[in-house]
Amino acid sequence: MADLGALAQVGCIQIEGAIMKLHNYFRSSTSTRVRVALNLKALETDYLSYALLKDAHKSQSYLAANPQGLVPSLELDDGTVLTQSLAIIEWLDEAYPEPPLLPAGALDRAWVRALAYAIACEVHPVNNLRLLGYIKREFGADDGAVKRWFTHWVETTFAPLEVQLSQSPQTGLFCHGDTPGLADICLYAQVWNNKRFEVDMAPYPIISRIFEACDAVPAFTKAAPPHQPDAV
Ligand SMILES: N[C@@H](CCC(=O)N[C@@H](CS)C(=O)NCC(=O)O)C(=O)O
Repeated sequence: MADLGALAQVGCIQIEGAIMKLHNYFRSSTSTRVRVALNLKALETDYLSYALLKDAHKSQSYLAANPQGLVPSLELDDGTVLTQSLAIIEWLDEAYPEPPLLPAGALDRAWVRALAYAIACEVHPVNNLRLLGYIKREFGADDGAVKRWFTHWVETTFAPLEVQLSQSPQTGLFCHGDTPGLADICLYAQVWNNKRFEVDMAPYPIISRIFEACDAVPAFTKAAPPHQPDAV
């Protein structure tokens, strides 16, 4: 699928050797989610990096694979390209069931998904690069305003999330019990984004504690933005 010459020209680097290919970027939190899931499943992929600030994800060759023009996407050995981080992670969980990323009971699964979706559907989309670029371009937001915007939307969801985690008897070392799953994956990736925008995490002691618990697990640490080959 990938036209490597074209990719190189638009700021894409590739590290080869595995069967699946992960199209991603070190700083992309949705990419971090998928990297953690792959690591938890002990799956190796080729690493293709798209420098978002250079619009590498808008190149013709990438759009041919993923017309949504967003990272991550996961290219399978038969050329099938999976898009949307949560769909990719749920596919991984179905195709490679061990260790499971969702609990066994339907109600528990609904709980874990609700925590994960709070971050994936309420925080991330309004703080995504293209949206921040839009409020800068169209509404004249400067860096300070962008930071306020980002922080506001984190706070709007992290405050109730902290309450939910504090009230749930299911909260353990991780969001649900003592093994990491889908909600922890989303939480971990979002907190890395928060660090970049210097969001004060003091109001969220449980979320912070869960972040630290994740960061002690090699599958998470290995997926963290600073540890990727394209990190700058
Ligand atoms: N809902 C999508 C969001 C993907 C997404 O927005 N990725 C960001 C990086 S975290 C991106 O590609 N941004 C490019 C842009 O905003 O132009 C997912 O979960 O995969």
